[in-house]
Amino acid sequence: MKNLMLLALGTVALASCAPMMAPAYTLTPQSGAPAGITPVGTVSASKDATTTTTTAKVSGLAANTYYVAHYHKMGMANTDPCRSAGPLIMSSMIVGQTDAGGTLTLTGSVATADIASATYFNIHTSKDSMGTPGDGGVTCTSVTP
Ligand SMILES: [Cu+2]
Repeated sequence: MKNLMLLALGTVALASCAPMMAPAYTLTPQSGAPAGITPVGTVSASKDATTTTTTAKVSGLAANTYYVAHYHKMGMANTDPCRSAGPLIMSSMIVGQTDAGGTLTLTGSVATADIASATYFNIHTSKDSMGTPGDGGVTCTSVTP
């Protein structure tokens, strides 16, 4: 029992001593998601003074389909960032395609200064491989830059 307690304390100490620990966010489905998909996933972001690298892993999407993600600034439509319909930050765009099982992994880098006022990160169905959004977003998380 004593050893277990020490182990637990050691884990907490390690976690609090890691300054570059990437924040992790849980994605929540958005109302713009087409019927028949149930996106589940997480977003992690690791940043230094100049660059933020963001990775999103999502399952439950449509198979073999392009998706596009961005950071967004706060909009006026709602006080919930994910419902605020805020302007996207184009330089943060990441485009990717799901596999046959509807799983998507996106990784992209953006200047940290570009997303300094971001309040949410979301993923839209993309009309094409260029990242033209096809809807208002299928899954989203608020973020703290
Ligand atoms: Cu977006």
